[in-house]
Amino acid sequence: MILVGQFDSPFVRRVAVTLHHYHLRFERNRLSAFHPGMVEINPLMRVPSLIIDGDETLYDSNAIIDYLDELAGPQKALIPRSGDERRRVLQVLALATGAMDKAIAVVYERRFHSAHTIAHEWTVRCMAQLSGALVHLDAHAGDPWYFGRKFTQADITLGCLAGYLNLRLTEAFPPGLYPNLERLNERCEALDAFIETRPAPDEFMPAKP
Ligand SMILES: N[C@@H](CCC(=O)N[C@@H](CS)C(=O)NCC(=O)O)C(=O)O
Repeated sequence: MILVGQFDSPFVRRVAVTLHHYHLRFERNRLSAFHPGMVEINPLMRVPSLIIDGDETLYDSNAIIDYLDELAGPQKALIPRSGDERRRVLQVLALATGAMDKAIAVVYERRFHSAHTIAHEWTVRCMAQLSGALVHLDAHAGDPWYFGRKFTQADITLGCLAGYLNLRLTEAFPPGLYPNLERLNERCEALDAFIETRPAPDEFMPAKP
């Protein structure tokens, strides 16, 4: 399997952490989403993609993680297969990945517009949506993991969200504001799967022209 994308993307990283967690072997193609060659891998020109045996390519972290859960089997799958537990994990994932979308929208807005053409109303809205999700997620966080003793995909995805904010949008995740998510993030970053997937210094979006 070949995972396409850079680890500074929280979506790529959540897939990579999941691959490590399941001890699934994979190679990497560190092509940036903004590289012109990306269209040959993913017609939407986004990351992550996972090229699986038989030349099939999967797109979107949710679809990829669903495939990895199937490979891991129902006992080990980090998203429970059915019932209340599944619904609760999926709800956290909806908020956490939505928060990733909003954080990335702000980062892109600042990256692709000069200071005087930035859509301030839009970025204010994105930041409000992001903090709304973080407040809710923080208020419902368990200990030691999000759902208590059971480690789930919610932990991986929240760890990757916090990691992205610490890297690219620090003002959205200041120390002390979300203490439960901060503690969860520290626990996640201490895991081998997170250590193995830390973004390298040369993994970043194209520099501002
Ligand atoms: N829903 C997608 C979101 C993926 C996504 O937003 N990827 C970003 C990188 S963090 C990307 O490829 N951005 C380039 C673009 O959209 O033009 C997923 O879960 O994989």
